[in-house]
Amino acid sequence: ALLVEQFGGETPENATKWGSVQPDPETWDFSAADSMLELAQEYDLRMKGHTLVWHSQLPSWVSESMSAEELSLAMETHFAEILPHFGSSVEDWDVVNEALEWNGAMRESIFYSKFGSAYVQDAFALAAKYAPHARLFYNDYSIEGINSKSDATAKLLEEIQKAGVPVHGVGLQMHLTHGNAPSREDISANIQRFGDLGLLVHISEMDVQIRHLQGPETDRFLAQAMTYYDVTAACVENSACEQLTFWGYTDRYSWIDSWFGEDDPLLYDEDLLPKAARDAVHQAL
Ligand code: 9MR
Repeated sequence: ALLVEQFGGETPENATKWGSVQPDPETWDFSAADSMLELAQEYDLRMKGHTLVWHSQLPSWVSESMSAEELSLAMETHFAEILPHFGSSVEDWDVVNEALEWNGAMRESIFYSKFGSAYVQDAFALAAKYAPHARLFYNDYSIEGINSKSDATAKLLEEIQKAGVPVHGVGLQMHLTHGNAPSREDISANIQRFGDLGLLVHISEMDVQIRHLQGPETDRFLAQAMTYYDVTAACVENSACEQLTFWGYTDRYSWIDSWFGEDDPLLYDEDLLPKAARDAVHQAL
């Protein structure tokens, strides 16, 4: 009820990943993804597909033992099934996720090792072939402010544009830690430079870790709220920034707890009550 009342869209956290939908070459499982789509359709939410090409959460049969030809065929078969499955019901897709290292070099991955850096552009071309209606995104973390990695992202996306291959936007994941986040000005300037390239910007997976903060919960939640405010404001003040998505909405369920330790990174507490962060987002909007 909270999701459909408070939000305008949803990104399935894991349900549209390669490993989830195609556990075996011949086995397709869209059950979890389809139930998210049903919810989206019933309540008029936008759904974003996430993510077609990523080094993580691949099915085990997609492995280094494949030849480049086999991997290329596997990619095309995957795209040719998943994109038409959702058709025009899903208008936005994360096509390539996390292809870069923090210093801007290409990340070592099965795709890079078989195809070199050309795979990024090829993935966008393939997505356009099987989802000609869709808006196609590149998505990554630590590209929220201006730094070597976001510079490399801008360069990569410009090269794809120059080759005449469709790329419509960039997702800044925005997995932040309070006290260690880029400033509102920095995020704003970064959004602007992607906007200047004609790209849409989505804040695509926001959460803010606070477990390292000392003091009473009210103070910790207020500090967290300031970070949520700054990011939302940076999005609002740039016309290129179209969408703000959080990686979950209740502290009851967050990937942070299992990856880093017990935390309260989201907008609603474990009892689904709004936190200061939720009010800060509303205020900035
Ligand atoms: O939230 C997702 C978590 O449940 C999975 O275990 C994890 C596997 O790597 O992926 C998480 O989502 C990631 C997203 O797909 C891409 N950006 C980083 C997210 C957090 O790791």
